[in-house]
Amino acid sequence: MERYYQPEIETASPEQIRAWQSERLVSQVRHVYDNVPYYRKKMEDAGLTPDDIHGVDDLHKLPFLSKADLREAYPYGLVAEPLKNCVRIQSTSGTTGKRVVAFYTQSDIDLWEDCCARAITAAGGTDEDVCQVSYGYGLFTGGPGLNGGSHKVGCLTVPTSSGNTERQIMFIRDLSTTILCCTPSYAAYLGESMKEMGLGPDDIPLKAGIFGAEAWSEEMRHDIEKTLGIKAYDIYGLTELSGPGVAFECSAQNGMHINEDHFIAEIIDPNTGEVLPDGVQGELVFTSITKKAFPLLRYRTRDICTLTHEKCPCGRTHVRMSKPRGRTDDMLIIRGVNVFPSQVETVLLNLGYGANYQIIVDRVNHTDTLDVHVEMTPEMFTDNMGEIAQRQKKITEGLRSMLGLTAKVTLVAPKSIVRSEGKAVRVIDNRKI
Ligand code: DLL
Repeated sequence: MERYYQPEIETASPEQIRAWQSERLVSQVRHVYDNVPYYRKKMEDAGLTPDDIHGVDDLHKLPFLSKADLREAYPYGLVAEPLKNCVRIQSTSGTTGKRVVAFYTQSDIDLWEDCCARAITAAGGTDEDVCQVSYGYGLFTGGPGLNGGSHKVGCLTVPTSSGNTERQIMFIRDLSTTILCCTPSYAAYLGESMKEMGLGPDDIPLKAGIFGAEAWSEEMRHDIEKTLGIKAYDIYGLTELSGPGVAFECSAQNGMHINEDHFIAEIIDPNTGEVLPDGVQGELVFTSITKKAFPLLRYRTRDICTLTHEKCPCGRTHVRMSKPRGRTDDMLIIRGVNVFPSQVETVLLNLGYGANYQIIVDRVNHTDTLDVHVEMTPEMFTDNMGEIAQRQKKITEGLRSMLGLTAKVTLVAPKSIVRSEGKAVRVIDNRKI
């Protein structure tokens, strides 16, 4: 039987959800207009006052907010509560420019942890479970968010944070961990390390994993499920909106339910800003309607996916988003062709490789070059040049049919590509454009 953390909310009627959204949107717009000069100016520039927003139907009138706005207003320019009411910040790992700093009141943290508790419950978690949180703790939201959710569910929480892989495996075995939370690339690495230690899925008590924070393919899901002997659930979120738990997978594993009592989702055409219907792929935009310290209206995530309101067999009524296939800013344009790293991953995993690869893009004589380095698995490792050439050719063909591009594929020795304890770095773009 399906279990819910907050059944009356998670299975509410669509009419009820819309009513909550309308009421909360109206008061959120008033809250930011009254308390954030940056927003007030943006709304004034768009010729709007809070009186123009009567409910969800008026959402499209509001201007979009982008990462550029967050940078401009850094660090305190979008905070909507007096700082004495704020109790925490979290921050993105941003490698370029300023990091995003998000603020939380105690009530914001409480609602965020509820969202994570819904995700853990949807993955089968109860107060009988031992939940090991191997996402990073600190400024990154992964550790703190799932830690809080795990407490709310009543799991025995093991806050290992990421890294120290042998200790992770030792704790999984010694403490009988049943639920593992980490990035999918770290889950794959844990599986690989277990194999090296001579351990198989039957040697560990894990039953479920809650993996997110980066794009991962269905093929990678199957691989992880097989190596760890678990059911692997996806979880989505971003620092700007709270962290993990904005959306999560249920037992149907066919899209992630967005917590619509806290976030209104839209899909837009990234070029025109036009709102798109269900099933059409575009950029995901969120409006947070319950957060008080750092409320974002129509925030452009840059994540590319689709939405569906189709009925879900799990009984939850909240809209589902598809697995993001990547971000608009992750998408590579190589010789005019759009390439997402997840497409390369799909080809490699279908051919029996792991998710250890690197995409290197450069520009030589005004032409883009695409190099893909792929690790051989220990089972296929060989120094037979004929066999290696044959394998490389097969991958090149697979990539050509997926991308319509010819890549230079190089097979490399097992374990030669550096592993990540958090989000994997798979693309190196050396083009100076
Ligand atoms: O990654 C929050 C998080 C922590 C989510 C733990 C899930 C689990 P940021 O560091 O701000 O926050 O990065 C947010 O990561 O816009 C997506 O591009 C990507 N992302 C997050 N979850 C998924 C997912 C956390 N399940 C950015 N699938 C987002 C694909 C994801 N991409």
